[in-house]
Amino acid sequence: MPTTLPDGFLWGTATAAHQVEGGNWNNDWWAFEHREGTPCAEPSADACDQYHLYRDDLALLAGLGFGAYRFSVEWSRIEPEEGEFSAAALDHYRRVLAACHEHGILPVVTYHHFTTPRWAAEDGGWANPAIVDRFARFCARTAAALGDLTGMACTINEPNVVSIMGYLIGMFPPGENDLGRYATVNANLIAAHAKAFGVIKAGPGDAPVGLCVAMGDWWVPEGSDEVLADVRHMHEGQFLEAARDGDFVGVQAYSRTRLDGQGMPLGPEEGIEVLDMGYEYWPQALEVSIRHAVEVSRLPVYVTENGIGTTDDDQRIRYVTDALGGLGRCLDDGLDVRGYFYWSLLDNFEWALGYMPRFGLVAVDRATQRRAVKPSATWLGELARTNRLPA
Ligand code: GCO
Repeated sequence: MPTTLPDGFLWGTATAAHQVEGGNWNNDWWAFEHREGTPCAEPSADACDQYHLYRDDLALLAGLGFGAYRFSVEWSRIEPEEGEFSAAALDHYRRVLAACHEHGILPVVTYHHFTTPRWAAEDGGWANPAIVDRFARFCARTAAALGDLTGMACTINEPNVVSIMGYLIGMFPPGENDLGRYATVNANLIAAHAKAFGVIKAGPGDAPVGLCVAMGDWWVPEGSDEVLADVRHMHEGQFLEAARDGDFVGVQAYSRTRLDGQGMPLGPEEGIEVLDMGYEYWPQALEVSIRHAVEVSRLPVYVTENGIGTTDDDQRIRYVTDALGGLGRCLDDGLDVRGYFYWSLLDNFEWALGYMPRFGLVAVDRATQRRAVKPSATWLGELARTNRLPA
């Protein structure tokens, strides 16, 4: 397994606006968090106040040894009402990108990371085909303002999670369980990615643009390969195929899903540790996902999210060591893997689970917003600085 990685291999961390910025009230998630009977453990509130503290966080990231930062821009700040664009919000994100460059950090901009402006969500959200042009218009205006400073762009973060969690499982807005609308939403998300890709590429700058897909390892009983193929295509494959028109595919992998012979979820295997997220400790998921993404998309891969929600920082180091071992085996086999972004820089708002899961390399005191670097941050930053895999 290579101990040093290809020149230009990107080492970074990832966050998302709603999970770290704070005060993000004009989107469907804020409304969902405060809805009567919400499944959310707690509201996002001030999050990590990164809307104001981003310079300190970027200095921290660069000081640790990382060379890239993946973050999202908040559609509801940039377009608070339909067709009304905020120059002040675009200027804010331009300052964030400029601060990245000041610190030698490549900015990786996600255009949609789970949140949708209230005005669009209240008019059918992702179930309304109008969202495709609405999202493309937002992407065009944002790319015009930020494209020349953008290092890489991700159109949509985990469209497969937006649809399954929002329209089948109901733990994400709009909290529905409707198979018909689920299929419509998937079609609209795929169309939106294609249109967004075109408008972002047409804008200033020459950043590579891709789709970020939630993936993982799978298990089914003997003789259920057909069931697995169907479920895997619905949840991963159709999005990996949609990603083919991009410059790369973002692989985002954490754990494993076990299904019975009818394709229904089985939950964690007896004897396998279960994490705060409710899924298995399963670092093998990364290698399986990279290989599947290359096989279906036939694109270069960036691991745009991999990490573990745990209060045991030694376990975080063990998990990442094993996950990176799988990435190394993919490189050994000649797969084109170009970067690794750890999720996440900061302990942050983990959607419906609130602040309980601790994915961060850096802890955040919720009362004071003070950051505290964990040993895993120093350990991973050193690998980034020396561009090598752990022994
Ligand atoms: C996701 C999202 C992130 C999560 C992370 C940990 O993959 O669900 O991109 O926002 O916080 O994955 O669950």
